[in-house]
Amino acid sequence: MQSVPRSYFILHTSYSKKTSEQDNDGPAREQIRGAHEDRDLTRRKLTKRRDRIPSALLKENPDEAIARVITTEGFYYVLRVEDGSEIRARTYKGTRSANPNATLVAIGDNVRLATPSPSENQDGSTHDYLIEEVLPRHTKLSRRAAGRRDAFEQVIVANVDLLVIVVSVGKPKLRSGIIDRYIVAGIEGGLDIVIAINKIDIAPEKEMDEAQYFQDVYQEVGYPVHLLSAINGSGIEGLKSEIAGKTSVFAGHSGVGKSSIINALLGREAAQTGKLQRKFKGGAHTTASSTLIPVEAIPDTFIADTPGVREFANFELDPQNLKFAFVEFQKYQERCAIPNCSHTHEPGCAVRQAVEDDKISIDRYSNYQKLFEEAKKEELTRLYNQ
Ligand SMILES: Nc1nc2c(ncn2[C@@H]2O[C@H](COP(=O)(O)OP(=O)(O)OP(=O)(O)O)[C@@H](O)[C@H]2O)c(=O)[nH]1
Ligand SMILES: [Mg+2]
Ligand SMILES: [Zn+2]
Repeated sequence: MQSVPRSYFILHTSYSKKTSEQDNDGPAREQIRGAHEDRDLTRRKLTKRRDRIPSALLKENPDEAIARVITTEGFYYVLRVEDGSEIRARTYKGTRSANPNATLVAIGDNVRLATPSPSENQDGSTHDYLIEEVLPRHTKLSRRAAGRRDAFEQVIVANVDLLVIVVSVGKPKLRSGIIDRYIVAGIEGGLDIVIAINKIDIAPEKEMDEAQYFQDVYQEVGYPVHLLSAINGSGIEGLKSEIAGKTSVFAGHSGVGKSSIINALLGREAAQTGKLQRKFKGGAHTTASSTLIPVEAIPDTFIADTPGVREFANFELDPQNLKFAFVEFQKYQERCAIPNCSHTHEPGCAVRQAVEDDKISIDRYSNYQKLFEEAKKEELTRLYNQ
């Protein structure tokens, strides 16, 4: 569990009360909320027996009990507490958040629990903890919430160090657009970035050439790129050294092999993969919800598996700032004729010249153009809605 200077959060954050505007991508919070009328009563009902309370929560001041969210389970969140034990908890109408207009509880969040009060529990029944407050996020991977027009941030995972962007050479076909979307989101969220190109065991020569081409493109920009096969294990050791000692989130299209790679890294079948699931579902999306999995063999190492996406919509793309996420542009942009050049249509643009001279990858540049257009449209919508 990440150690957080508790007094800092308690003294310096402004908390927002949860409102009905806040998101619902965790357990079915609406239903939970409807069932709760009285905070104290609920707390009394949900208090665990003393002998079931992990020692980490039985401190002198249990108000400071901080736990980390590792996954969701039906209506509940599964949390890991300091001593490594796991408990179940849920939000209630009094749950506070330091992260307004965003997912209330995300995988990786540090949360403060309601004080466990064993004395209140007279009937000996097994109950759950309540999440009193969600602490500020140091880093995050976010996307724009689907089907919402307002600026609502869907946080896929919080407080992680590294984003591993997974694509595959085939089934599904490698497209660089999604890589750059994730890079932009990773930079926004404060994450380091690594790219994994999977399924090299089934790549015909043409696809393999393409994989190597993109490996060169992204390594040139500064992102490590690993060519992998989760099936035959090739390249797995290289990726393992990349994730050691960190908390990583694996993200990418559905079916690229995120869960299979995670299993190969762990050396056990911890994450559910397509093969198993096909018997039941037949459809694409195999991983249903994000989960933070400890890598037992490497100290302080965790991996978050996430459900695959069909599309990844960036949260609050800003046309003015987007160019800074394309780090290789920096070297050239001071030579652009127009200050604040967007590198899209202006005369005397040094970035476009660098693309023509093959110094900047045409794929990166065209991904930038697409994202820029999208950011412009979003900006117009924002202005229109004001
Ligand atoms: N040939 C080959 N197949 C692979 C490889 N990695 C994964 N697969 C297969 O690809 C399919 C999807 O793998 P998953 O690991 O479930 O993919 P995922 O990215 O976790 O998918 P979602 O959970 O839906 O997002 C399964 O049938 C895997 O067996 C690989 O390196 N080579
Ligand atoms: Mg999966
Ligand atoms: Zn320019």
